[in-house]
Amino acid sequence: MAGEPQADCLFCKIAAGEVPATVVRETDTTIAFRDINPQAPTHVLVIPKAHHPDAAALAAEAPQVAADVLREAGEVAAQEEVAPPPGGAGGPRTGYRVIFNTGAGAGQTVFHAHAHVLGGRGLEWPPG
Ligand code: DGP
Repeated sequence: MAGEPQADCLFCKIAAGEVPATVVRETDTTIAFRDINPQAPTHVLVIPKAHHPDAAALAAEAPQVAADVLREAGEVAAQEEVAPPPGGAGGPRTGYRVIFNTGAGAGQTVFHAHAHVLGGRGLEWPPG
């Protein structure tokens, strides 16, 4: 059933505290922790505590929790001091990116929905 913990899911284990992680924020429905293989000075993953395989499934099955994940991504950026000032102005290191890799071809390796919050360096567009 949607949202049920999966025995073989790494991020379910992190959400349950069974696998250690460097947690930076936590709410009733979400947990945010540092990526083990950071791609930027700030690289934090925001996950729903409940299991949903990707962002689209999360939005379909638990839209309020999808909103919680997006809000927490913004809170992480503010806490990490990579959020731009109001209006979006700022230097090349002032701003961040929220990414949901979806599907193996797009680089998804953990099939439990997660937002990457990346910042603290210049971020190129288009991404690789
Ligand atoms: P993705 O490739 O989009 O599915 O992102 C999965 C991310 O999870 C990847 O950037 C590395 C990170 N990751 C994998 N295993 C662990 C772990 O055990 N702990 C932490 N903190 N991050 C992990």
